[in-house]
Amino acid sequence: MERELALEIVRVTEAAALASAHWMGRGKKNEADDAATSAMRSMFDSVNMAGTVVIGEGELDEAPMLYIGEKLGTGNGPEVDIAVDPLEGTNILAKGHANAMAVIAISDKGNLLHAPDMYMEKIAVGPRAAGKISLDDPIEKTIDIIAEANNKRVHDLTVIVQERPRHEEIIERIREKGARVKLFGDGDVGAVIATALPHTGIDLFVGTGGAPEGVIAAAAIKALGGDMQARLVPMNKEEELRCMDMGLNNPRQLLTLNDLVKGDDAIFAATGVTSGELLEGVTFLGGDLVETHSIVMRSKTKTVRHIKAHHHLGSKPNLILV
Ligand code: VTB
Ligand code: MG
Ligand code: MG
Repeated sequence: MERELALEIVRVTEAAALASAHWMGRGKKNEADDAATSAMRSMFDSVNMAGTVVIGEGELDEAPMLYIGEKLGTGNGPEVDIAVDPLEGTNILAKGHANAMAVIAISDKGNLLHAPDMYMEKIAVGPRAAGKISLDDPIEKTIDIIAEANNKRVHDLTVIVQERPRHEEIIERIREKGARVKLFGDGDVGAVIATALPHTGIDLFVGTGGAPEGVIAAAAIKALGGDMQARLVPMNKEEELRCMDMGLNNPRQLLTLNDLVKGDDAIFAATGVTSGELLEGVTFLGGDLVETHSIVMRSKTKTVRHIKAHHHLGSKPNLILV
């Protein structure tokens, strides 16, 4: 991949964030998602690459924008696979809650797991506990391992878990063990990544969320030197067949970070729509001036860039806004 791509991709997540920000708190998650998707799709046209969507907004037969298999970019430049979630956290944005963001992961062709739209069990940690975790360990053992690796008492550890009935048992076990639990409503890409950023104070992510979001977050975890493991959770025969179609003989096999994102070169970019642990949201400063905050990282060089941008919407005729 060419390194220019990292900065080009931020322009794409910025466009999606700017377009969906107008929908904050309006209670209309589909409209917000559509706005982000259209803006992202149109901004991709100007990027020099020969990209193919491998994780997108739907299947070819339904042909939404950014469908799986869609070709993106000018066609000149590196051949890459692209995973997108134009608005990660549609519900969050509709309610005006924290942590909605526009996200993209890119790798050399063939290196992202083609995760279908189903559930995935995930565990993620930061660099200090990398190489020490296993999804198959009981949570109590994992907590002990991370306490030691991160040089914290169990009582000071923070485990982040999505607030869902399916997680009631694991939440209870974490509390019994004595660690602290931080529950979040939606948006597990940001929650996974938070484990690899020391200033968040979050030591461990556990739980079941979207498989596409799992692969996108894995690209960031790789760049940040953290660790992640996962397992797809097919709910019926059809979902099992889809796992097998993507080359997994055993749909429930343990997936390591390298199975999720192969190789040593992946780019992750995100722009905040509403403020959260990872990013500040889109801020309307008055007139046509709007501020965005993005993060972009590349696993090959491990460089992490925080980009604050001031956009004059009046000078951006190509940006699709509502
Ligand atoms: C998960 C999570 C996402 O939606 O897919 C979740 O990965 C859906 O879970 O980050 P439920 O079916 O329990 O709502 C998000 O939180 C937002 O897209
Ligand atoms: Mg989406
Ligand atoms: Mg999502």
